[in-house]
Amino acid sequence: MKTPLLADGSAATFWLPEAASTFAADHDYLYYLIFWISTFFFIVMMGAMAYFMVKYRRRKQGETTSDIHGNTKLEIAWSVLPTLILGVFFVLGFRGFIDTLTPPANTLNINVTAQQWAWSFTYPNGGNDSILVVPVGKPVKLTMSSVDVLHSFFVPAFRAKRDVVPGRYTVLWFQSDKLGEYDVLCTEYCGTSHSLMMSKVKVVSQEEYDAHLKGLTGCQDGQSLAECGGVAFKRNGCNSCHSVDGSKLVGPSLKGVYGTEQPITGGPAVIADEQYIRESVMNPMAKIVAGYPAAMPAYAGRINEEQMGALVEYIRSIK
Ligand SMILES: [Cu+2]
Repeated sequence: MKTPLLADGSAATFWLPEAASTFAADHDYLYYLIFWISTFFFIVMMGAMAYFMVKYRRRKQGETTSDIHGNTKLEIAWSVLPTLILGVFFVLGFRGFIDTLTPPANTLNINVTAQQWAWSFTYPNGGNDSILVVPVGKPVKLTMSSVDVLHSFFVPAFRAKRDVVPGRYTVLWFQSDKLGEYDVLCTEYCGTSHSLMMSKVKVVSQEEYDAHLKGLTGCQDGQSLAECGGVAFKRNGCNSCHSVDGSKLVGPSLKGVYGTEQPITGGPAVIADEQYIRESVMNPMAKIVAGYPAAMPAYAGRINEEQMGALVEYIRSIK
């Protein structure tokens, strides 16, 4: 079994599974850096302890050790050196953390719904599937929610993991440049069959991805997810207060609103992302766009996760 000093590519090692995302190299580098530095200090400290145990063992009754009150140089050294090493861990770890939190522009957006005990994936064409199929070499952004309890979406081969929480969205992104089939696990204990809450992510060519999408049924035949959201938008009467062409009605127009900064009455500005759109539908009083009345009814309990996902996709599409 090989355990490389540093991650040397994508094969599985004794410590880590196969690496199949663009995060993996940085993640694995940091993992092995911490692993080997820890191993080094473990050996040094345990070795010194064993050596001193033998060397300074009590040889005869009444024997006393010399009276030492401290060694300033030594104490500074063992405070400063570990601080520097931890600083390096922090900087590398924080950089990687920020990378995993910041999806690039132009991602392929897929909605994920978790429930006891299965994953469901909704594609831009409105199709639903129990496995995740993504095109190779494309950044993919998952907008995730749970219909019941706390779950956690985890693809070990991608080094990607994020909690999936009822009542809100969490976002996870990744890019895989390696064709293959990888495990999806739930990594938050979520009830009796938690350990069976598994799925697959298949990284396939763009052609295979397109073909796979064609085979999935949307919310209505031939309707994309955004179109589906457009239907929900009208059916719930959203269009009576929100235009999609930029004109001002009772509420703000939704044209081009996705991803922009919105001023808020009595609070700091927010970015109109999935999370804010969701909150504004479910609980509109939470953050009202400045200059508009607090007039919208709450939709919590009136629309389900699938409709919510479709609505977000629709609002994203109004450019
Ligand atoms: Cu779960």
